[in-house]
Amino acid sequence: MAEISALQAARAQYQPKLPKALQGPVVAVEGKATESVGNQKEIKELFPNTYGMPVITFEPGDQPKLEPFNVGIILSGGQAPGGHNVISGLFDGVKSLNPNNKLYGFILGPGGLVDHKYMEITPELMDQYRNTGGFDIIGSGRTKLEEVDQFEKGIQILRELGIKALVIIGGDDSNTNACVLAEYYAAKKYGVQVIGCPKTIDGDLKNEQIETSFGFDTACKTYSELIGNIQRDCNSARKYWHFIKLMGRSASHIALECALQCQPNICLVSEEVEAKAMSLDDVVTYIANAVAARAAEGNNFGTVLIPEGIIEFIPAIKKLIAELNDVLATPEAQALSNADEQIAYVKSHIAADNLKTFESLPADVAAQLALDRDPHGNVQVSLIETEKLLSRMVAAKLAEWKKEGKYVGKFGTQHHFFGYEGRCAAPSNYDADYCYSLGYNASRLIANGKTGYMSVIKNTTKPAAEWIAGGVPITMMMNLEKRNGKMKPVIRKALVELDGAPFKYFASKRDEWAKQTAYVYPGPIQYWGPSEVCDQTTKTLQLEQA
Ligand code: FBP
Repeated sequence: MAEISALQAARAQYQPKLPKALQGPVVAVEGKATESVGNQKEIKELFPNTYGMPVITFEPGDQPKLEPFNVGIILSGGQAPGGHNVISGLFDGVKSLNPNNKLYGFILGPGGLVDHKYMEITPELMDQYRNTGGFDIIGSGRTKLEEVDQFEKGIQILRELGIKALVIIGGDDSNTNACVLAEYYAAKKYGVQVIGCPKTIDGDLKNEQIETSFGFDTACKTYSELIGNIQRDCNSARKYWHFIKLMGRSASHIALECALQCQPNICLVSEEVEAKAMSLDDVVTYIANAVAARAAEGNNFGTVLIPEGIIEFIPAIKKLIAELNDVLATPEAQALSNADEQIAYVKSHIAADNLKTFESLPADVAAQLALDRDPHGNVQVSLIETEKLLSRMVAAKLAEWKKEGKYVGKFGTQHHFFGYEGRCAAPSNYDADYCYSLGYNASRLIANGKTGYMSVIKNTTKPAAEWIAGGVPITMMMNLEKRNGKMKPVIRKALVELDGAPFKYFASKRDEWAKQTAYVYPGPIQYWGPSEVCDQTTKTLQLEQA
């Protein structure tokens, strides 16, 4: 066995908590029929077999008796802390129904199902990964499951392995695919159930039924530890402005949560930038004003948090990206393999106002917007160095103001991008329990014959015993959106709500934080100790549920 740290060894002994309802046999209590969040008519037509199903809650009761069965699992998309605990929860749940049940993991994401690459998850293997971060037990991948050919290849291996149900652990795009697969197998009467599980550090897979996506808690705590450390350094040396970009793709939930935890001088929120129709220059002026105001008080240092997707929310750039997406989806553009040709092609095919925006951007940013999308059609925002772009533009603005005679102080900068540092962190107590419960709960959805459902655990700001377990039809979260140039059914992404409690609290404090040095230093995640230190959920969830 590979050598492990003392912390990992001690952590392996941790038994994650389960909601009371899942601690013994359960019955599924059905609520009312559901509707999709948008385009009800179209979604119903696209998902005739899985549309309108009721929300389910599990309560103690007589579990239906079942023949032994096997289950498959896929980790899809970006890593998020707690993935191994979803698998261990599912493993223990499936074995509790019958010790002869088997769990198979498909290797490196949905591609493993299509290419028939899999492994059995044995008790010995599982024990090495309990309460650890990462997705390395079976690996993850971003292959998009959407073609009939892929579904048919999938069913071959599922049948060969006697798999009754497939659990797909993923974000909004992967759960959209899970829903399409569930519908396809139901329509074909293949007898294989598909269950989704809400994962993503981005925190944007949430709605009335899903309180939070797993991994958000641990990732934000990890980034907040690092931001806190930088703020201590910043307040010790008092000579740099730190520009810190944070992962999160489109939504600003991570940046906002880290701001609530650390109280930086500035935190940009993309959703607000869009709502206020701010230009890039407006964003730069906002930061430069705060820098100059602090300089006037002798503070030539500070911290700026930047959500990685901000560029997409500046209205002119958003409009440009929408047209680039359409142009890039055309067969002519798809046939071009060389980056220079692709850029020349888009420049000659976009509207004049978009071309103007395109040409106003630094070449590296423009190129990133015009080049490859990820398999789901998203701009790869993690590759755009917004932290450097913004600090460069703020420096230029301050230099301009200086020439005009305004006092701007000194402006030394440091740049950071936090994303990969937190995605595989060992899960916090919250994520360890939440993920284990999500996985265990998935086994109960399977045992109750459900398909096209997402595993959900609610009431999570309360002690775990009081958590509510159940399932939500994935179609309930869907609407139609344009992807790769075509209208597609997708799960609606949850962006930061400007009238929600987390943003409102932040907005009420940010002017004070901008001027003063009101830093909070959250420190590292703790697993043992007083509950207020070890078991706190995110500030976002606490404010939302207050
Ligand atoms: P998921 O949406 O798949 O959970 O991934 C989230 C994320 O970590 C984003 O925050 C980030 O923009 C992206 O993945 C980076 O992708 P990659 O892992 O392919 O570099």
